[in-house]
Amino acid sequence: MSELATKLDHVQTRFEEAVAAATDERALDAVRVAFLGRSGEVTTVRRGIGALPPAERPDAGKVINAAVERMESALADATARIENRAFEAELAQSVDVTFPAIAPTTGSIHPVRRVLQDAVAYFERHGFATVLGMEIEPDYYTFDALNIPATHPAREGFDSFFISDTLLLRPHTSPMQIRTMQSHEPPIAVVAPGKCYRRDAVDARHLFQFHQIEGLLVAEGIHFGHLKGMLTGLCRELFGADQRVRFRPSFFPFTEPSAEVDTTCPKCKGRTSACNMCGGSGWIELGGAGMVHPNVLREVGYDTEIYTGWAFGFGIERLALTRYDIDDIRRFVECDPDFLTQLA
Ligand code: FA5
Repeated sequence: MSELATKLDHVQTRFEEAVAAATDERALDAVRVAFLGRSGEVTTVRRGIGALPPAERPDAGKVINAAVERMESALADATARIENRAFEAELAQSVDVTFPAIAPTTGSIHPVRRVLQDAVAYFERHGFATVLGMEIEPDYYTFDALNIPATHPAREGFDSFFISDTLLLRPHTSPMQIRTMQSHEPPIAVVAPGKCYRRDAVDARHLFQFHQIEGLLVAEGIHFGHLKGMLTGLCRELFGADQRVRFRPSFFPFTEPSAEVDTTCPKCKGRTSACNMCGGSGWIELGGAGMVHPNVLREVGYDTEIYTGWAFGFGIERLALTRYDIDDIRRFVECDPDFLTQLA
């Protein structure tokens, strides 16, 4: 028995050295096989039991079993230690806990939406209600009721996407003038912001889908001065007092007299003759405006002896170009987060 115990001691000492030397799970497994495997060293010692006197055999068996238990628990500890070390090494490589955290990116309101909201807020502050129209309209609301009969050449100016003989994607927000007047008696003060569509070639100041804000005021005694005052106030609100804005005589079948409202070109500031934004004129058009044509008032059954009104339709992208000094309208639809968040 003492000889067997000595052998077991030697085995155990070498086992402990081998476990301490193992640096990965594979090496540990090799130690397990070499010492505790079927043909391992402990098995060799166990075989020695047969040579002992029968009385000593049970104790010898117990001593060996106790040694096996200790060895197995030492192997389990070593496995846990190695796994932990591997995890920590991986962690140290992939995560530098002292590195400043990446700030989460947050969304921002699109500049076109912001200008739309600010323009609507300006009119609401002055007592106007906001109405939202439909993006698909019959040609009656888009043209006929606005004093543009089928044969009128002005229809071509609103180069439209027709989706049937009589239905089209609205090329302007002016149908909302008719819809509002048909469903309400004067006095009326509304703005109608929303998307519009035209078969325009895309360039520095045109998109095929853009936004307008329509305005309509109809009551007794309304004149062009009211229109000019409201639109000048809007431009001051959006651009500040220093931005130049001009009213230029123009023509729309649904207003008389009519004007177009221009502002200094946001790209060249009126300085260059080769500007692709303004074509060298130094101005870009914000929108059209004028006194509501009596034919339009009659179409909705208003008494033109009592009521007069003004209307306007501004391009929101053009307002945003001016407000933020942008050199190309296409930037608004390119979805470049660096560009969009600069304006947030
Ligand atoms: C109209 O659409 C008239 N309905 C405006 C109006 C309303 C006049 C009420 C009188 C009374 P116009 O086609 O000029 O007019 O368009 C108005 C504005 O919409 C333009 O000045 C421009 O700012 C914007 N706009 C028009 N087409 C485009 C386009 N393709 N891309 C971007 N903006 C556009």
